[in-house]
Amino acid sequence: MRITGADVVVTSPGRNFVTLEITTDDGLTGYGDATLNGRELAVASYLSDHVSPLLIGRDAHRIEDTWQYLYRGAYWRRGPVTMAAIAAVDVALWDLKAQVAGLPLYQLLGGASRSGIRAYGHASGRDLPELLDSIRERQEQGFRSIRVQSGVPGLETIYGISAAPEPAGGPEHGRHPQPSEEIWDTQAYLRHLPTVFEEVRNEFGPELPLLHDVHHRLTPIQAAKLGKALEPYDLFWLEDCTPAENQDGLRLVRQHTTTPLAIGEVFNSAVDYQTLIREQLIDYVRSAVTHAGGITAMRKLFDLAAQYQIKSGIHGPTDISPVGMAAGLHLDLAIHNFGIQEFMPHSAETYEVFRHSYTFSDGYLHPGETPGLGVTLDRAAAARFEYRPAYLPVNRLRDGTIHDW
Ligand code: KDG
Ligand code: MG
Repeated sequence: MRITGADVVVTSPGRNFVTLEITTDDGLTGYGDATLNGRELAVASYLSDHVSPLLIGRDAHRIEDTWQYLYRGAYWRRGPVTMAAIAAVDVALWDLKAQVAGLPLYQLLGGASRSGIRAYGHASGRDLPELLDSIRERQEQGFRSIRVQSGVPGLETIYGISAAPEPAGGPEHGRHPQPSEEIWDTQAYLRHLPTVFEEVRNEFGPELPLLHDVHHRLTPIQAAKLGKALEPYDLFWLEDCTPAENQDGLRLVRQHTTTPLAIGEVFNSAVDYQTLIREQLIDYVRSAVTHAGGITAMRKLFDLAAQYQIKSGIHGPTDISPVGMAAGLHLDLAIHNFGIQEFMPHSAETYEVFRHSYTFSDGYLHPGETPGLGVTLDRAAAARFEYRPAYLPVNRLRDGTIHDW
């Protein structure tokens, strides 16, 4: 099976997506997601200018060899742009191989280790009543595990908290041609958040699995303090409590709290986790297939994590396309050390462009039984949605200093 085409499709059905479409001499088409939110065209160029020409004529079955060829062959290693491009090629080749086998991809990864994939959804509110309503709404939609994000008195906008109810699949915080600016106050947040979880537990009881995303905004000692303060509310996980490129900083957090920790959505290789995994400083690995080198690299990462009883928690916001989502679901179903899967349903426009066979019901996702990934791209529909630059926000402290967000 020789590769005859490797086209990059950029489309924007409500938000921007970059997709690699690989075609072969036996008439098959495989898809890979290469979407890097806010920096989409860099990956599109990396693929079409530097990778697609190298793929033509290659044996599509040689997935590991192609991965190594693109990773080692480039000389320049890792980084979000490179790893998203390699991921797109890798996922498209797995899609093709599974189609040739006539099997859903998870069967090639060892078969199902479970009957469904436990998913968590997002609830948020500017104040408590809005938040409680949002949690109820998610429950009505079938979510059985819920990420809770709350406004903080005195702070006008916070990334991840809708200013108004957003349609399904909307960006977490608007769509801006320039990065919007938000003001952040760590002390106000640290004072307020435990009171929110107390109220949520009072309202929903002890059994509902609750998660929270700190979005890298704390120092290790602040993160330790927050983890400790949240212990009575028994979180499923506390995510990105501190910017974890300082892997050593997690030792401090870990010494002080038993709140489970999830990290890694901005990482793009197993190397980024070396200390975190070896020293068991985290409980969940958050990388997305789309950003961390594809199925080939993620399997190795999860196998490493499994040795330390660390589980998966694959990143699944709407800036991962349905192609990237499906790739994660096949892995989720197959690996032994599955933890939970993030799931934000895409918009109807997005699903018009990406036809998918995965399903969600009563808290569980399933990738479906269609051979391959089970997602196809409708190029005519994609062409209707032109790319529009859109940026994530930036965060500043009250004195104007740029802060992590
Ligand atoms: O592109 C950035 C988003 O994917 C990210 O901010 C979402 O933190 C996020 C999450 O946990 O889904
Ligand atoms: Mg996150």
